[in-house]
Amino acid sequence: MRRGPIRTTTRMLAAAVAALGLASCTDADGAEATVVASFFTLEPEALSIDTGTTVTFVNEDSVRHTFTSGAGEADGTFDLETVAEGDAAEFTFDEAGTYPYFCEVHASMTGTITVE
Ligand SMILES: [Cu+2]
Repeated sequence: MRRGPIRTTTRMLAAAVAALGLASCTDADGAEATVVASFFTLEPEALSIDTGTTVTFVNEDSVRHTFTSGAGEADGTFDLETVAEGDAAEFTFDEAGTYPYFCEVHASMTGTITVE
């Protein structure tokens, strides 16, 4: 039982560290944004978000769409698939940068996500 107080202190420290970590993280931790694929068009085609934002890609068409990072060729950052109307997939952008992406099924469907 002598270790009780020590444990409590450790736990409080951990909580404090966690709180500090969150505070010093980029502004948009936990933020959300949505891209909708509808009538073979991405809306919005160009999306700007803060780092830490989770983007949900929603398929409103009755066909399969992918949301594949890269400019015409998959670059491996993310490769999401939705197979039917109402399907959605999400990805959290933790690093700043410009992320072009496209649908592997429909080459005309291209978009860009800018993470700042
Ligand atoms: Cu598609």
